[in-house]
Amino acid sequence: LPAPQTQLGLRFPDSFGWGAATSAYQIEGAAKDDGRGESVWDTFSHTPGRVRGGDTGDIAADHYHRYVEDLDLMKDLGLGTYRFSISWPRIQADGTGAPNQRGLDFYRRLVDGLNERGIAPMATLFHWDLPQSLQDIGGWESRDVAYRFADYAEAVFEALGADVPVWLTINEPKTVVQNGYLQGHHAPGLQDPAAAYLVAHHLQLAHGLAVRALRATGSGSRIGPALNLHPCYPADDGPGVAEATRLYDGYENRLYLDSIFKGAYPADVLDDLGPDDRMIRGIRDGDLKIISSPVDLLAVQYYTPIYVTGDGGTTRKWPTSEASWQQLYPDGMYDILSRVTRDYGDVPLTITENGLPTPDILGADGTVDDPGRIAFLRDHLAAVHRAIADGVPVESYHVWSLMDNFEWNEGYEQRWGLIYIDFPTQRRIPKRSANWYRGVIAANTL
Ligand code: PNW
Repeated sequence: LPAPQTQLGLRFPDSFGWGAATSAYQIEGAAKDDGRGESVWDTFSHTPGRVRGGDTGDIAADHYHRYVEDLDLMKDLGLGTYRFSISWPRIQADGTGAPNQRGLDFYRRLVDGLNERGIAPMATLFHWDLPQSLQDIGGWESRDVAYRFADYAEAVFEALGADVPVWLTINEPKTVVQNGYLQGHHAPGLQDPAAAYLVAHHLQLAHGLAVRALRATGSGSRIGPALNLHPCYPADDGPGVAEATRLYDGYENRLYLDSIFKGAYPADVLDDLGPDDRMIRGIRDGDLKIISSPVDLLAVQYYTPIYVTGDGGTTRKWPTSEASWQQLYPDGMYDILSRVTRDYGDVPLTITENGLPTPDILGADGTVDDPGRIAFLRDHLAAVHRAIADGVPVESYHVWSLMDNFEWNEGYEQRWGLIYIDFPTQRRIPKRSANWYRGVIAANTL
């Protein structure tokens, strides 16, 4: 049983939304069903050596076929909000043209199933599964792809807009830039610093165009970006460390936040890139106006702090999780939430991802005990509570993830879910943490 210290007596606002999150490629499977096209992640995961163990999302958690059972599990948890993503290649197999009705129908059934159960749908338009056909014409290096994204967004808004109260545009543009174009361990798997920040600009442009597309439908739904933000701290007080930390923060956070909320890219990052960078040459008059189209909320994803050294590198200060990039630092949640409110004003905040991978095993008694996840969620939610008490307008929180899933280049080894998936049988087993979270939700108290 959860230890007594898992109850802290911290009550959340009555309107607080308790949720969980997933994304299409990580859970749906059904890679060839109903006219779905291929995405860059199909290509990447089927390229030998790219994903641990050769895993792919072909079947994943088979959510495409098991969504009714999954909806019932969400209801049983007491979720008030569920964040999922829409697979672009299910809606437009080649990334352009008339929408595929069978693809839209799946999300219609999912959205209706959520609304019937009193769970508010929160849909992300793009969680990294770019249609491969668009990669073939340059992917996010191509300005045209931002306009293709706006067309796709418009088709989705027309079909589902009214029944989804909150839309998120692009999931973590920074991760596409850093993992997809700098380090290369995510699709499309490039190490191309010359392209990376042009890609960032086009992702930001795509975001702004999608915001405008929603407004053009006259929808009363809300929309915003989903940014993974990293609080950056100086590793020590040595020479140059403060300056290096500030620039690091520019690349991690301000590049994305300032362009949306201030209508300008941060000058220090532009200076650092230099006038010949393809990004700077790719910015056209009016782009920042589009990118800074007013949004209704900011979705924050927090996993880890970053400690910056004088040479512009990084170091670790806290123990890491099963994910080597994740240091465990709950106060970072408080710091990043209060910082965005301080620097960008009172925009409503939703936390759309926060979670921990653990090496869960299905016990002989049929249960999955994950005390580390309970402690992680407790400590991070206590930090969220503290931010709210200080006046930070956080309206909801989504655990990453509802269920175990395809963790990108790590395959299925890292388990991030509240619900254990026994992949060979696709049996769903709520972990001990799911039972704990159910209790928190029911009491609205940590
Ligand atoms: C997020 N980092 O990615 C994604 O949105 C999810 O799809 C993913 O499964 C989840 O986090 C867990 O990894 C991140 O390096 C990737 O700090 C990298 C980082 C953060 C988030």
